[in-house]
Amino acid sequence: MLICMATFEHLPVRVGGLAEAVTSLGEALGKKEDVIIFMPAHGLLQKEEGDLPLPVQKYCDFRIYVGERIYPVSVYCTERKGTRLFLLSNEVLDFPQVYAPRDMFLQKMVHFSKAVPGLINIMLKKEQRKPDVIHINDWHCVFAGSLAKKYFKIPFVFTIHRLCHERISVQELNEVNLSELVDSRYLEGDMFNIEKFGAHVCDFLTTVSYSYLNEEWRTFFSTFEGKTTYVWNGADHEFWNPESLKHAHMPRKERRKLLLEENGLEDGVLFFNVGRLDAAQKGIDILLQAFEMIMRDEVSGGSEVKENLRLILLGSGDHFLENEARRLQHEYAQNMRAIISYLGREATREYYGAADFCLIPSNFEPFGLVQLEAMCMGCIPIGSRVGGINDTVLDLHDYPERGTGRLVPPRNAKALARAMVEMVQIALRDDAGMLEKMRREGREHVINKFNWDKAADRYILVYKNKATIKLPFVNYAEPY
Ligand code: NHF
Repeated sequence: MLICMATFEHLPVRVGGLAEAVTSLGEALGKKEDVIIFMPAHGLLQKEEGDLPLPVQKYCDFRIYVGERIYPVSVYCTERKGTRLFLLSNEVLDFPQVYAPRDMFLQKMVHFSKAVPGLINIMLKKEQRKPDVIHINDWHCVFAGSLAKKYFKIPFVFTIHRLCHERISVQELNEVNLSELVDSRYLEGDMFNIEKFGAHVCDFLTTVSYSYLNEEWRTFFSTFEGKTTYVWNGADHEFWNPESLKHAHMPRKERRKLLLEENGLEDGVLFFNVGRLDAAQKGIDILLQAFEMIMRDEVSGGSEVKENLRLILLGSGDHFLENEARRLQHEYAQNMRAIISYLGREATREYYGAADFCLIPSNFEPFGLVQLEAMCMGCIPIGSRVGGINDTVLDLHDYPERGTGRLVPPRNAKALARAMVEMVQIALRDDAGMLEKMRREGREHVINKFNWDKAADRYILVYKNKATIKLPFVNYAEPY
């Protein structure tokens, strides 16, 4: 098969989990099939010491027609672990920011939508074959997929990594000569719903977890029953491996002590959170409230818990939350550190490899890679019972013998605080090695059930129109 994937994020361009997911999936598919990934160049070609795999070769040049103007497009190709990454470049597609500012981003989306069919037209000659499928990742690439389907009859698979309910005005579509796509079925007033349109025209619609599909079934997915399913993401367990840590052969508690010391804290039971500081999806406000509730005795843990509790936040985002985290760090200087930045994959791995627990208090989470990375590294997740977190973490209370973490209701600081207290207490009296067992179970669970090879196999079934979904939904999806 020749699989073409279209995306706005692929490593080294990373804004969120999409980059990690598409890159890893491409590599896994590339072991079995031919894979080409299309992405706007996002200024990568202009970077002096880019982290692009070399060499980068010119693939082709052509022109597109947008509004009143004709624009040149050049496509550059680079290879990475068995896949070819095609970077589509022109004065708009080269704009370095991926999604901002919005008008620039929309222009980029339009140029990309027109450039993809132009590129496929050239590929027909150069590759001497037609792609068997175009796999679109998120709404930004929907127009590209629908045009590839319309002009070349290429089956179009649409994966929703996160529903955004994104709309564009009919007038905007007219201005960029995309009015051929306008169809009254996808109109809401004079706005055109891009995800609905994509879901209607695609041949197969997927999302990234069973629970997310269930949570959004009534609001969105049920309309497309019959051609809709889920494919879980995976984790790169070779990279997220405790064996690769700087102090791999040191007992975990020693690594924790060292890392806390580096952060100016005394040893204690360490909770860790990594990622975007955001309230709407990631629920970081809930995490901060839960921490403060414990420290203020609003959730009783007693002085032993308070003395031993350590929290490190790693990430940046919402300025209000950044300041709130700084305030708490100031107030509880013996217990908390807020590292308002991103440290890169290797350094982040050191934190997972030392912390006892990873907090993932999302309000909703289509998949959420953090809980898998944490489990791979023996860092026990405490997360919300939503989306991919619900599918991948086995709650200790539901599975006393093979629990891999704790699940708590979303948007509930008190419940999170209680789970944290419970885990500190277990950690302090962990003579039976219960936490060690959970760490082992967690890594095994990810390696066996949530690996990218499995995801690739299931996507291949999707491409061949053979993936199924079992309805009605139950609480927990048995791994396929
Ligand atoms: O893991 C990659 C990611 C998901 O839950 C995540 C999200 C965006 O919100 O599939 O996409």
